[in-house]
Amino acid sequence: MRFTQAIVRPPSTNFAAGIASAIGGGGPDVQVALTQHQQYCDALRDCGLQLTRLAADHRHPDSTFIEDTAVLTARAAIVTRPGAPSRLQESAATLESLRELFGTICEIKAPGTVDGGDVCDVDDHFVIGLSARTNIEGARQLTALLSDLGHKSRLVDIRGCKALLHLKSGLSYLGDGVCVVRADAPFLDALNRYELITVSISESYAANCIRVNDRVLVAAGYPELVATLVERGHQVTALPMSEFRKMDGGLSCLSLRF
Ligand code: CIR
Repeated sequence: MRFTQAIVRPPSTNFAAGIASAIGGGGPDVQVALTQHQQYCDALRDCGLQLTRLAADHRHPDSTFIEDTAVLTARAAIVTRPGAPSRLQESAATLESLRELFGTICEIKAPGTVDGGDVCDVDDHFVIGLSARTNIEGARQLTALLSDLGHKSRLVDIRGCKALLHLKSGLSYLGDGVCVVRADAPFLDALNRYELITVSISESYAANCIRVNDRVLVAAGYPELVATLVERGHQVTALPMSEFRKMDGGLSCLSLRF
């Protein structure tokens, strides 16, 4: 699929007040995060995307991780209900911006919760991760909405895997039948139709990468994965992500691409 647009939201001044599983060595530096976010936006533009930039929102310090607030398909936008209580209201701004961009908009309803980071679009179907954020009811609603829109989906359960906040913390789809996966991901069996690029445990953060048209964007600092991608003929852009990583965020969660 070729992307033409993306929605992004810069980190707020209180970005460090967001949810973080472990902050060793201090919280994120907001100025550095803003610079990294700008570099990320520049990379998306270099891939040919036009950006819609929402205003930073200090009421929701995790709102820069905008991917969690919607699932976009070729036919519709599905606005989610994020699973962390402090993030529930983030979807409102996404909904407003999507109204201008998508003809069909559906919404996950209470008591369902879905984080977009738990949903991976693999060409002809969607893989949905049941996680600490995406509950069974949310996954059920999402499956039904996707089915109404003509998409197949399948569930994988990552609730037992503490290393994965979201499904896409350990899985990316590069197109052409190729997935990038963490070596210890608990859902490798579900991907047996695909060619897998396995990311070693020492580089596991890089398993969250994104194919955007002719390039693959990866977090900077993971030479093994970059070498593998380059060997396979990909043009790779490595982006500094240190400040977002401190808040458990990866590359994919900083944008909604369509
Ligand atoms: C959170 O815990 O919700 C944020 N601090 C990080 C969310 C990252 N989103 C993602 O991986 N899809």
